[in-house]
Amino acid sequence: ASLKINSALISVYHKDGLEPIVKRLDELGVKIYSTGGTETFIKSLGINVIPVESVTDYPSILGGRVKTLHPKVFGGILNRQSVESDQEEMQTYDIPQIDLVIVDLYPFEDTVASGASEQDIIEKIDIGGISLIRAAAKNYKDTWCVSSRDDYASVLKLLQTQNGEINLETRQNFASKAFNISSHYDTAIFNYLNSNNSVNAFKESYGNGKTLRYGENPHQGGQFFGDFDSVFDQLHGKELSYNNLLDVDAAVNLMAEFQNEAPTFAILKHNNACGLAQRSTISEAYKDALAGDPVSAFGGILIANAEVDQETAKEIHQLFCEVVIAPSFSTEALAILKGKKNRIILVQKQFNFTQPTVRTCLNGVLVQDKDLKTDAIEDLNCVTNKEATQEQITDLLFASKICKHTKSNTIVLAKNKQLLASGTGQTSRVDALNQAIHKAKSFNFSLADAVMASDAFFPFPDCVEIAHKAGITSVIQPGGSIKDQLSIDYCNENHLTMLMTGTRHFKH
Ligand code: 93A
Repeated sequence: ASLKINSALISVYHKDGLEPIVKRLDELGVKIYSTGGTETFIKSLGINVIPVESVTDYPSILGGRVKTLHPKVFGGILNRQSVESDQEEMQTYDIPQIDLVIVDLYPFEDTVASGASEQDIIEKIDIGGISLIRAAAKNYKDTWCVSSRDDYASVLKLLQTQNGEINLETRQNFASKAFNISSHYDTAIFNYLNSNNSVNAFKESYGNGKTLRYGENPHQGGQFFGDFDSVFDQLHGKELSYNNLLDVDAAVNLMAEFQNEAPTFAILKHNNACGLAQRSTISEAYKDALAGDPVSAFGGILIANAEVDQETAKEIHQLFCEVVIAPSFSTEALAILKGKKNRIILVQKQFNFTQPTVRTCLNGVLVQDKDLKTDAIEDLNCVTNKEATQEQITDLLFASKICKHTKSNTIVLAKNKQLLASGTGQTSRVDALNQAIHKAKSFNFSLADAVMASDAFFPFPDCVEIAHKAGITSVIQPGGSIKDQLSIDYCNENHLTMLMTGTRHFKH
């Protein structure tokens, strides 16, 4: 059955595109009801419009939260022509018939995306508009529901060509679209409130988070949930940023590999080690860590596994660095390091390394056991004819520890307990190796007799070939590729040593 449109309720957030429709409705003699801003707009076009308040006998109240929510409005939309008692009640309660509803909802998603405040976002949860849409769509047998500005062109066409008569099939199509719009709208609200819920869940576990100056970038807000003070005493410097915290986390996890070993110093940038060395004194370790990549060290995060003394502090003071972490600082060292106002100085106390790792994924979380496996001498399986020397084994295990804490794909090159260079976070292992070789050479390191560690197996023999041509003589890797034998054959032909650990150390 066709429905002749005699009356319409129009309530739209965006007024653009509405003009030709209202003009056509006016031509067709349609009685137009409307809400505040929309009413003003229609009036400005010189078209007669009835304020919805004159139907409800109520003003718009609660700052606009209740405008159309009234039995006279919803009765006008929801009444059934075919039900006698409905029509009697329409008479009894003096409810005006509404044939057409045009609504453009409050822009909830755009408001969330604009970074508006929580209060502004909540005010943009449309209640009346969504109810108008659902009511008109439910009663599509007697009404026509227009719920999207995208449909204005076809609405205008229908009004022009059908002389204000809209058939049932069309109305049903518009109704189904309306519920698509309303369910999408509610999902957006759910997603917004649910993301707050995950923050609330953190609050339950960690108490009120600490609001950071910003997140990873200045346009992102950030919070830290955790007990920083149980891990560190901050002796000096500015407040830690989001990126500082991530780097500090990477630093303490990396240095945990070298606890109770000879003095070791590491310099990190963007969560990866760019310098690391183990020596008989902490100042030697620092100098050789810095030599690994003095360019990247600028603005880096520094960590020592032993007390930072005066000599080391003097060296560090030459460098612009964000954070210095150590188990302790000598009084003289501290005085020197405090010479830069913003430099963050942290004494590391206790840290539980065994906690599972958690990260967000597809609006949920991925939880996994920490990679607590450190490759040790008993894990090594020599797969080449040539055995590794004692020095090589030491360097290979040293390189493998760094590799484990470097973003995949990674290749780590080392010699004499010094990180020469690494390739980090590359999309191919060959790229990682080439990056490492290029870096090492650019800082004038000889790769003769250097060792190579890989976080995962070599899918092809190309890496050992490139490594060999660069002077590398021993390799540590998990193994497990169906083409392992090709890499092993290449090593045998070229007198390289290869040790397999059986343990992959991806870090994404
Ligand atoms: O705040 S509301 O949820 N309460 C209502 O009763 C109501 N009725 C219509 N928002 C309501 N609307 C919305 O107002 C419509 O969905 C539309 O987005 C907007 C139009 O307001 P105005 O005509 O005053 O510009």
